[in-house]
Amino acid sequence: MTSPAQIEELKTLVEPGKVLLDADSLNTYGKDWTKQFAPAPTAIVFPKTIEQVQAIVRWANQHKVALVPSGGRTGLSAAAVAANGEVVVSFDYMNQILDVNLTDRTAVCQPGVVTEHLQNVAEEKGLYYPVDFASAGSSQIGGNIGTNAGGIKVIRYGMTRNWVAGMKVVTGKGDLLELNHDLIKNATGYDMRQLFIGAEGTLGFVVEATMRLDRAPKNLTAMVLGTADLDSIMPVLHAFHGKLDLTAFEFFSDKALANVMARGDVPSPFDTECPFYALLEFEATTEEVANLALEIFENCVEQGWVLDGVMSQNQTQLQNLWKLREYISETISHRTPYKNDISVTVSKVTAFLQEIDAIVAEDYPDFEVVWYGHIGDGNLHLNILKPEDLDKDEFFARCATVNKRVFETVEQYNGSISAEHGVGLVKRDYLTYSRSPVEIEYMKALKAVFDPNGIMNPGKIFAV
Ligand code: 2HG
Ligand code: ZN
Repeated sequence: MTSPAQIEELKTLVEPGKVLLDADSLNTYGKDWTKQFAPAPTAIVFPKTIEQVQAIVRWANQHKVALVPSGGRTGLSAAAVAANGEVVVSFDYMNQILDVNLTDRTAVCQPGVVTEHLQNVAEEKGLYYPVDFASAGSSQIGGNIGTNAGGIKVIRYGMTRNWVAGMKVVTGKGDLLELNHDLIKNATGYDMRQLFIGAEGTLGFVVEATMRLDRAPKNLTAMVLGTADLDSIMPVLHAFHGKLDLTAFEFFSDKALANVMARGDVPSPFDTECPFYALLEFEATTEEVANLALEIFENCVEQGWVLDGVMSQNQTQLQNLWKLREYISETISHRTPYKNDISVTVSKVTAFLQEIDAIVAEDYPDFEVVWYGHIGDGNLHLNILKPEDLDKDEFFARCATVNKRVFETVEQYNGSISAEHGVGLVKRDYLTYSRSPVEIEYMKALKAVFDPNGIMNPGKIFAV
């Protein structure tokens, strides 16, 4: 436990008032969007410079204090939860875009830059930051890098990893590393940048990142299609993917849609009730492209895969169709969902879905099951909603027993137990379903190199 004298010393390392100890702040900054763990940090510290981050890490090494990095706290794996008396390092005051280079198409960001801010600045410059998800309004670039955030445009643009041109990190030893210097080509041995991406702050903290920007997409157009059943979704993807350059291909179930409709502020896509829906997006650069999309749609109807559909004709309609998908997570959050974020290669999705769906139907006959996700990337979000009258701990315990069957299936398919939400505390006990014991030993050895005293977000990804 951190002593009062150590906290006084910590206060001298940052600006006055930038260490918070009050109960409200401890509760707010000690948690993310997960609900399984009670926050219990000792203090929250807000550095403003890289030097201050280095000083905090050195202080933590000296006193063997565990640090937890904190961004927008929108994570779903408890990677930013401080449940064991840790000191939380919040990047809220390192939130500036320091430079935009139009020739390199890059933006130099402090870790606390909010994703949407980067998207807006890119747009103002006629460019585009394509990593996007429902929490873009609060999530921060540092956290996105720490979890290698994915989202709704991965099918075309890939994950956060693809957009990090260069990075400055403070390692667990307090050293500052400048990785890749924003180069496109750099064949000088290990690309350590990649190690820190997705490492959930267990090796070091991102203190600056140069993010790549892309050309702005033209006339984005979305279609929402109601499918006859779960099995029809992948044939629809194949029908469109071969002919159109898709920027998104998402899916959701009728139960997911019902939760969004219950808000009362999003228009229903069409009257036909369907068990599943696909949302796809493409750049309708010419009228021919839009006509081609309609042709493929008609063909999908003839095949019996699609029962009804709608295509956006303007920006408002595009945004309203996206709300059907983007509001799902938020609208079910008050139902205390048990979340699964699993993936397989796209070619295996149909068989995998059938197996998982059968397990879920057998093991959760009395629970409401909500399917949605980025099916075009092979990434499914399976949410089990807690019945109102069931105790929270009992509910999570029951879900954990079914998890074993779900994860055994993931393992058989060489899939991932966490496609885009990270491991954190929530999935760490299941890591062996996706990573071999030998691989995990190498991961632990790497951690010891960068963080010999085990002070950087300990207990996340694997137990200490
Ligand atoms: C999404 O795709 C997010 O909406 C959240 O990754 C998924 O709530 C979830 O399970
Ligand atoms: Zn997602």
